Amino acid sequence: MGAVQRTLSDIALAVQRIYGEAIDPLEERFAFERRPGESEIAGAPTVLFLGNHSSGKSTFINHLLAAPVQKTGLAPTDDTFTVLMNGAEEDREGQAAVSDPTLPFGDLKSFGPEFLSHFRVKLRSTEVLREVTLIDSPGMIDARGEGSDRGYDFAGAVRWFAERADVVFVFFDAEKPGTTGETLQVFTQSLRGIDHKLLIVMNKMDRFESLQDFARAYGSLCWNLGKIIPRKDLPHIFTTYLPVDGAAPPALPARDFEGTREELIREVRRAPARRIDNLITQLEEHAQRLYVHARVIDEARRNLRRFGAKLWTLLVFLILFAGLAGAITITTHQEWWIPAVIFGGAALVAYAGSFVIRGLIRGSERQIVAGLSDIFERLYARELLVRDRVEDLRALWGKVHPHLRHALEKVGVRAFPKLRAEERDRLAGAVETEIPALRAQLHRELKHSP
Ligand SMILES: Nc1nc2c(ncn2[C@@H]2O[C@H](COP(=O)(O)OP(=O)(O)OP(=O)(O)O)[C@@H](O)[C@H]2O)c(=O)[nH]1
Ligand SMILES: [Mg+2]
Repeated sequence: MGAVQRTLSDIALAVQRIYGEAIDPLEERFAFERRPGESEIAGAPTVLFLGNHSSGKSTFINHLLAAPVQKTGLAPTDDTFTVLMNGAEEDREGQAAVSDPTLPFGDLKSFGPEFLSHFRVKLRSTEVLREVTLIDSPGMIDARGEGSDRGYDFAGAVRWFAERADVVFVFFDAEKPGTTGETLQVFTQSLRGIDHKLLIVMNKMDRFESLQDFARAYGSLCWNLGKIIPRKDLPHIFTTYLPVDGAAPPALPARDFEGTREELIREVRRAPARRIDNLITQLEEHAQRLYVHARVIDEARRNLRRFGAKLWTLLVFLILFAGLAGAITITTHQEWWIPAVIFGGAALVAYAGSFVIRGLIRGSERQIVAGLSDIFERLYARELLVRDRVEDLRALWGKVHPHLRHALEKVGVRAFPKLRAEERDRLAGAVETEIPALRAQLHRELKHSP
């Protein structure tokens, strides 16, 4: 293992440790969303290849592996999701691949038998695969409506892979830069929120006869992407071509396109570093959300307890006062019915009062749950004054609030435990010190790596 790999695996271990020490003890007690599992964290860095049919995904993979592992061709010959990973040469088809407990694909069973007949794992012992796992995918069909004929949830399956991948290539065929049907569905449903992993590739640049053809195709790809990518700025488009046996030599100057090909290969090799970066980001976001979640719950619980304590104390004083008054009437030999009325009244107040108080507490609980944002504003009043953090904090609250509210409505404020000081300090330490230190370590290492 090289020095970089060692640092990366040290950081991955530190991420596991922080989950174990600072997050796991709180997660269940505070009904928080599940954190990524051990297998997800320890899994190999992954590169996913998406793209139109015949855009060159499989050709690029073969080029990377320097071996004809994937079928290529102009006719739609391969409509499977193929995972290429390191191991003694062997192919596993759908059901066998998802049932193997040593492979991290058990969850894919939920996509059904039709999907499984379009899923396979190829184990190969290749240098590249020792560092990254590659996933080839069925070409997206570029006609509206056709996507629904696959017989399984294609966009859902793409999302499953894309969420776990560290780099996602989206290939377009320079000759057919259209983006309707499945491409639209995949961009809007499967890739939403993960644009930081996307690399858009316009392949087959060698096919252009003239600069004009190229300009026209590039323009139309931009136009089409602009319609389906919900952002203001257009992502970078990598323009390249792949060496193919028997293809005519490129008419346009090829040097830049070849340079871009090398760049794309470097992006594949950088997947392990990206994975660690993604792991740290995921941990950071999870820890920040949990911190806000637990603090707001703790404060809500404290407010409710304070309210309840006040009412119960009032009732106890009332009863004590009545008891005292009753005792005085007895010791001063008042008529028999006077202490009887006082004691009877006190018993009645105690009985009815406990009902009233319970009702008031329930009402206050509802109010607290409806006003969680006020609690957040109070708890974070100081941080919300620091201008550059306001937007981040509000976005964080926007993510935490719906789930938190749901949890409190479901099980009630009183069902939650106290957030102990040492638990809070450990989580704060992770968010404020440990996680930023991990990120700094990663950046230091990457700066020094070749
Ligand atoms: N001239 C030229 N041909 C290419 C290039 N890339 C791929 N091809 C050819 O295009 C055809 C389709 O390539 P594939 O790699 O099979 O495309 P794919 O994206 O895997 O297609 P599906 O698996 O059907 O989705 C093959 O015949 C390749 O030889 C390229 O850059 N230039
Ligand atoms: Mg293919």
